[in-house]
Amino acid sequence: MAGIDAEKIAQEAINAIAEKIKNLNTLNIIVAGKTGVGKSTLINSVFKEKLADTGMGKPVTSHMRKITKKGVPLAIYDTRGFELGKEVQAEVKQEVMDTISKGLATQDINKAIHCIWYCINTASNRIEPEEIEWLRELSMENQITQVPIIVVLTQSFSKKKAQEMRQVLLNENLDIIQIIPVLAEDYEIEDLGVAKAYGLDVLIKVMGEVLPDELMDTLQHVQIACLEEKKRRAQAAVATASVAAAGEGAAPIPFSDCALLIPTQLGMIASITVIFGFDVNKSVITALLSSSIGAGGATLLGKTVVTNLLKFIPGAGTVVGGVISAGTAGVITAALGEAYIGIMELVFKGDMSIDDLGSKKGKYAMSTMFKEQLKMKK
Ligand SMILES: Nc1nc2c(ncn2[C@@H]2O[C@H](COP(=O)(O)OP(=O)(O)OP(=O)(O)O)[C@@H](O)[C@H]2O)c(=O)[nH]1
Ligand SMILES: [Mg+2]
Repeated sequence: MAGIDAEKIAQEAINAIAEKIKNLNTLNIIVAGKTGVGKSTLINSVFKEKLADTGMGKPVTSHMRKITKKGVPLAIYDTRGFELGKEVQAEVKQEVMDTISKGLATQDINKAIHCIWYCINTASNRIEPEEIEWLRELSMENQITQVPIIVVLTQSFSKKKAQEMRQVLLNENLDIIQIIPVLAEDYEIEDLGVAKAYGLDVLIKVMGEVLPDELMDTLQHVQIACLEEKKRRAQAAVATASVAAAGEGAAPIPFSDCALLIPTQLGMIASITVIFGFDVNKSVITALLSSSIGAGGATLLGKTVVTNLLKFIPGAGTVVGGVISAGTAGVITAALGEAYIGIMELVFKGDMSIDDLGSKKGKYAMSTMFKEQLKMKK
């Protein structure tokens, strides 16, 4: 009877994760706005790896630096000098347009500019007419290139002021996608307490609507501001895998060939890991697999796995003729995926560390969630 080697599967999962990350397209965003409005704070709060702290970035034009970090499929073009007056602002606009055109000319999605965030500080109390003019001219020059422009109202600890500012901008009828008030970091107002950070999830949702499909996995991989969107994307991967598994199981798969199903679940685990963007290593995957599919030792037998699993699916009963049905294959896959998403959620919220996952605590959580999911699915 064919055995299933948990270590080997874990290694294959790790390889699949690395391969998927390597294949992610690079997301390129221009972040513009005056000095001190909160561009760096915004970038660090929205994306993983404290990207804006990565040194000075590489100058790409007179007023633009490109910030990247090895292994992160994201490039931020940070503009400088808005506060220096109209002349510099015109230069910045030209550089923005040139950068957009240059990217488009390559016909490479990894080089194109996908979005512009223009940041205005709500706390500054006013929008300069030059800024509105700048946005108007940019959006006009951008009519053919159609790069989505999003205005981010930063440091919006006063929601009232942010709404007023938003209305002023709306009245200008600019050709922009959205105006989004945010507070990137909690803000302590003297003697009044702390205003909680908010709005970054809205920014991620809007990005999810404007970016092309080829960048959806990248967006979720690099963002750390919206759990809901990560989960939604991960759940779609689970749904796809479950349908595929059910298809594979449709011609009932004998226990011994349970291994046939494995690539589907591996691909799913890899997809979820990439969407959450955590650095998961082999020992973690081995631990999670053993705690869910019930590996006692290093080698699992297909029959043991399925028998173990079926115990948890009410009504699945005993297996006739040594086959696993289409429905069962789908159910097991969905439960595995949902449980893994549950684990990733715990890590995202800081309730568990990546290191915990390989420990008793992590294994227990995975095994509990998996069993719960199996019970729920039937
Ligand atoms: N509490 C809090 N402080 C913020 C927020 N955004 C910006 N700040 C503060 O405002 C100051 C300027 O923010 P930066 O993010 O450095 O602004 P910047 O636009 O990158 O500035 P330059 O790099 O000079 O162009 C810093 O002291 C930040 O801590 C926020 O959302 N919450
Ligand atoms: Mg900065």
